[in-house]
Amino acid sequence: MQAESDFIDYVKIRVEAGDGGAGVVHWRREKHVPRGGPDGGDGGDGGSIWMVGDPQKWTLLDVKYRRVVKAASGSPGQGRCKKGASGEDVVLRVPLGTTAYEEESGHFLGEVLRAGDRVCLARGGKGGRGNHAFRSPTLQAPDFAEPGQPGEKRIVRLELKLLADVCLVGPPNAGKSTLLSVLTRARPKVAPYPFTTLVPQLGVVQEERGRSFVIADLPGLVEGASEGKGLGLRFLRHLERGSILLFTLPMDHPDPKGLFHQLREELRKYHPALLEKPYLIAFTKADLVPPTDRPSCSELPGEHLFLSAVTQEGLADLVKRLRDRVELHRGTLKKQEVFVP
Ligand SMILES: Nc1nc2c(ncn2[C@@H]2O[C@H](COP(=O)(O)OP(=O)(O)OP(=O)(O)O)[C@@H](O)[C@H]2O)c(=O)[nH]1
Ligand SMILES: [Mg+2]
Repeated sequence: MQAESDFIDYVKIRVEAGDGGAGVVHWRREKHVPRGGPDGGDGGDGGSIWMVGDPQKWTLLDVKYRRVVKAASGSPGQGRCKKGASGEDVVLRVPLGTTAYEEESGHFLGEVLRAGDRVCLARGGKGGRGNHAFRSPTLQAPDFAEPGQPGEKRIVRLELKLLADVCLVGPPNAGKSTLLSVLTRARPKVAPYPFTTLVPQLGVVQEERGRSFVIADLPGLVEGASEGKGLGLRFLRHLERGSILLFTLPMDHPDPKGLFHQLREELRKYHPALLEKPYLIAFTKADLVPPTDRPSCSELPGEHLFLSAVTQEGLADLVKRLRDRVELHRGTLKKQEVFVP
């Protein structure tokens, strides 16, 4: 289980790439060579700062405590045309779904969606050329060299939107975390009171032949979440990157169907595009009402099923339907990728 304070999805840090080393003015001095030519080497390049997608990470916590991230500058060039050493790059490992912006201009720097994706947060300065580089037939003894260029220095904002295949959307106490714990190896806290889950939790539904998918258990949504009530607003944005929404409507609620419309309304107010996402409707805690008392759902816009973590009802069916939708979604994504000019 993850500690609540460890989930960090927004950080601002200062990044300072290394400056380029100066090129040098130097003259070849050797025995028996009375008039050695210019042999001043180029300066080394300054180190850059990168963020790289790491599937093992789920939070920006490590980055948060590094207020300033600096890369080393390049060394000056040397005689005998020796290039100065380059400053080493600094790599920040971040979770998949992290987007970087330049704070001052709001300029989008890039995002990492796949393992190994790299985005440059600050580019190191190029090393200056030494006087050797300026030789020409008309200028045989250049007595000047270039300074190194400064490295980029800026404040960047990193924002994480979790990349999950399925996001659980439901009110507090709906059995969302319980569902995550019976479908995956994640062990989120479960308790009979609202707002047990304070930060998103991820779990992987393991399937044979690499057909696994990720479920995100988000804190419960209350009416008014889109205006900041409860914990909803801060976490609603994680739905933006989710592929499929699973509405969880507890059967011990007086009006589970009404709840579905209320949840959709909160999503619409936050971002109408969320309503376009494929979804499934799950009535949770189905063991609490006899099958005869189940609501008729013919008018509900969407497929639904009844679930119980106690009797296991519907769980296998749920996994199958989710997996089919996830694969369909991944398939359409791939096709789109192919057709992008
Ligand atoms: N009878 C019954 N109780 C359930 C079932 N699933 C969950 N519960 C109970 O419902 C309560 C709330 O479960 P949680 O999984 O913590 O609910 P949640 O939706 O994660 O709640 P928040 O994190 O507060 O939003 C707990 O007491 C669970 O034991 C179920 O299928 N049947
Ligand atoms: Mg919970």
